[in-house]
Formats: sequence, structure tokens, C-alpha cells
Amino acid sequence: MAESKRVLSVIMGGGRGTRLFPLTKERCKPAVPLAGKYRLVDIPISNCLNSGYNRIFLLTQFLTASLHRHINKSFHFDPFGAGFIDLLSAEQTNLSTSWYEGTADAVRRNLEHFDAHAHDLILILSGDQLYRMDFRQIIDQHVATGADVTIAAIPFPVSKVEGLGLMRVNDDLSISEFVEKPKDPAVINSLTVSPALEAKLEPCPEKRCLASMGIYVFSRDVLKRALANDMKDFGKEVIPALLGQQKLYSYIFEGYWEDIGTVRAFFEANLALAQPLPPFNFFDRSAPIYTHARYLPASKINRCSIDHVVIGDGCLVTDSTLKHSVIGIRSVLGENSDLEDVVMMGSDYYQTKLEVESDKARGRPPIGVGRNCRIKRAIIDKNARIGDGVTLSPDGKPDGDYPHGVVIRDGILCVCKGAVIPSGFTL
Ligand code: ADQ
Ligand code: ADP
Repeated sequence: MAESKRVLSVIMGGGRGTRLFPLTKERCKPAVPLAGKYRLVDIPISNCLNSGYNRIFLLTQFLTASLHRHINKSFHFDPFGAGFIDLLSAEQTNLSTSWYEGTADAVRRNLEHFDAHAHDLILILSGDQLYRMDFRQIIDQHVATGADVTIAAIPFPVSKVEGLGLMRVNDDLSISEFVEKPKDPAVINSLTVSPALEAKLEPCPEKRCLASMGIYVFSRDVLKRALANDMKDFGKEVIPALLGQQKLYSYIFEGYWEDIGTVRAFFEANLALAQPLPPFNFFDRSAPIYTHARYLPASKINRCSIDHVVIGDGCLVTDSTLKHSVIGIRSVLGENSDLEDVVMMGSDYYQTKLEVESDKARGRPPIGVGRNCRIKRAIIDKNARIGDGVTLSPDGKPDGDYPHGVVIRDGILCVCKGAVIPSGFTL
């Protein structure tokens, strides 16, 4: 049935990404590296491509150079399949001189770009979530129910619903109530899943609510009418305004789904990949996650102790102890260093032997982690230079800015992109 409707996908690439700062200091959210070799945007793009929807718009506005490079290098479409990924950055027009002022505003300002392509339905996706979904199923349900709008909804434990839109649904999955990010426990309690619906779901010991995943299917005309005003946000304004006016249905998704919009969520979602059985499976070949094919050499590991670690291509690690960590592409680690609970993003390029020697002669550590370092509970952003004998851990320290490009955020120590940490530094 999915083939009977023509679908355009729109990925919301993010506002300023302040909750992911400092990872978004020099790049926009979709370009943030993930799982040692990917970027956040690869997830929604791969879900679209694996579902057969290859006409994709990516809406973004800040620091887009690195995102443009990634998209251009990674996703190429043959001329016969009509596929594309179009990056739409906020731009000044005759009608507007400001930035996108929210998700609905971003979509509204690009409606004319969508209109240039034949379509019946628009699939709106978040750019900062880790999940695998076959979108043909939500599209099929949207068509079968005759819905105007379908919202993907996940049954989520009450203890984790803070910051999410919650809904109540009827037996036929039509939405009867929607509250954006309720804080009041009484409201949250009043929205818990009914026993009748609970009986149809996979069992869970905790009370649950149906949470919006921020994934919407809109029929083309409904979207236009819904945005013919000055509402800024889908969750806050557009969806509540449509309730009772249009046919709103939920599509229930019971797989793994993680919103990775904060430093803590980003850190935990990455480290979860190092678990014995990760909740998100990058090894599933039936729906691969696509990214830039770099043709790097295989990693070389010399005399190391390695326990539950994901290692990207092209790394060089010697005489070190790595535990429960993700080590990104082109990482170089010196002798006798210990890393535990570390997400190291890796490097954009290799230094030549000459460059490393010249760095050392100038007292500047080369890119990577030096010798005799102890690093715990940290995110090391790309191209960071960590000298010898450096100790880094956020334990017992408050969130805030520290010397040499170190920031503690959500209790996790972040070494900023390109930071230079001198030998002997201890935090
Ligand atoms: P949030 O994620 O908090 O809640 P929002 O800030 O609107 O909602 O962001 C949605 C997506 O759009 C994110 O990927 C974000 O990066 C992106 N985005 C935000 N502002 C943007 C802009 N100006 N331009 C381009 N992209 C932008 C929403 C729903 C909730 C739901 C959660 C699930 O409102 O109901 O529960 O998603 O994560
Ligand atoms: P980020 O991962 O932080 O978004 P960029 O997209 O800006 O990084 O950089 C990635 C690309 O830039 C790499 O493919 C690499 O080829 C190139 N690059 C970046 N810095 C350098 C450098 N100093 N020397 C050579 N190439 C570089």
C-alpha cells in the first residue's frame, strides 16, 4: 500500500543544539559524530533509504559547513531513481529576514521547496534520535485509517517521560488527548496507558504513557492548512490546535528509541553500543546504517587489554587498557594509557611523522591520546591533542568550564574539538 502514496521526508536538523554543547560548538547537531564512524544524521537518512523513501530534505541553520561536506561525500543517488538529499538552511527571503523560529516555522518556510516535487504525504522526522523504523508501516497505517496526521508514539515508562509530548488514544488508535511535555505528576498519571491497550503491548513492569516520538506523517493539504498561521512549534502549538479539528492517529512503535539531544543521552547511547547485547544493532544487515565510505585501513592493536569496546577503522592503539568505550576512526593512543567509559570521536586526518615530530619539538602534543594517561567518563571530540601523563575524570567536580578546552556537562567530562591538553595536566 505504501507505494500508492508519494512521500517526501523532512528531517529537522536542529536549532542551536545548546543541550549538546560543547559538541555543537563548531558544528550543527546532525553533523555530531556517533558510534565511532557515523554522524547523527545518518540514522534518519538510513531509515528513509531503507524504507524506500529517497526524496529527503534536511532543514538546518547553524554551522552547516561540516554537514554539507558529510552529505556530499556520503550520499550519492543514481540519475534514474529520482532520489536526493536537499539541505535547506535558513535564508533571508523577501518575506523573512530571521532564522527559523521553531520546527513548524522551519517547515512553513520551505513549503515551496516541497511543492516543487510531486507528493501526497510528508514524513517529518527529528534529526537527533537513535532508532530503526520501517517508515512504510506508519505510512500504510496513515493511509488505511484515513488519518490527516499520524504521530509515532512509543510506550515509555512514566519515570522517563519528562520532556516528551504525551497522548491518550482510543481503541482505534485515534488520539483523544495530547499534552506537550507535561510536568505535573497528576497530569502524567492521568495519561498512563489504559489496561486494554497495555494488554496488547509487550509486557513492562512499570506504568507507562504513550509518548510522541516527534515523528509525524501529514497529508499534504492538511500540512499546508495547519501552517497557515504563525505557530512556531509542532509539539507546543500545531498538534494541540489540530486535535478535535482533524483526524489524528497514533502509530505505536515498540522498538528501541533514544532521543540523543543532551550530552548525557548522547554519552549513554554511545556507550550502550559497547554492551554485550546493544539495544541498537549496527550489525543488522537487513537495514544498514549508511555513512561516508572512507576506505581507511583496518585498526592496528598492539599488546592491549580490551573489554567491551567498539573500535572504528584506521586506529593505532599500543600497550593500553580500554574498557567499556567507543574509539572513533583514526584514533591514535600512546603506550600505557587507560580509558574507561570513554567516547573518543577520533580524528579527521592523520598527521605525518614529520608533523608529529615537529609538534613534539614545540612541546605541543600530537593528535590523539599520549602515553600514561588515565581517562574516565569522558567524551573526547575530534582532533583533540592530549599530552603524556594526563588524568581526566569528572568525578566529584561540578559542571562548568575548565582549562585547556575541557568542559564538564551533565556530569560527563568533554574535551572539545581540537583542544590541546598539555602533558601532566590533571583534573
Ligand atoms: P523536542 O525534541 O523538544 O520535542 P523540538 O525542539 O521542537 O522538540 O525539536 C524537534 C526536532 O526538530 C529536533 O530534532 C530538533 O533538533 C529539531 N529542531 C528544533 N528547532 C529547529 C529549527 N528551528 N530548525 C530545524 N530543526 C529544528 C518533540 C515533540 C515532543 C516529542 C519529542 C520526541 O515536540 O512532543 O515527545 O520531540 O523527541
Ligand atoms: P567534524 O567531524 O568535526 O564535523 P569536519 O567535517 O569539519 O569535522 O572535517 C572532516 C573532514 O575535514 C575530513 O574528512 C578531513 O579530510 C578534513 N580535514 C579537517 N581538518 C583537516 C586538517 N587539518 N588537515 C586535513 N584535512 C582536514
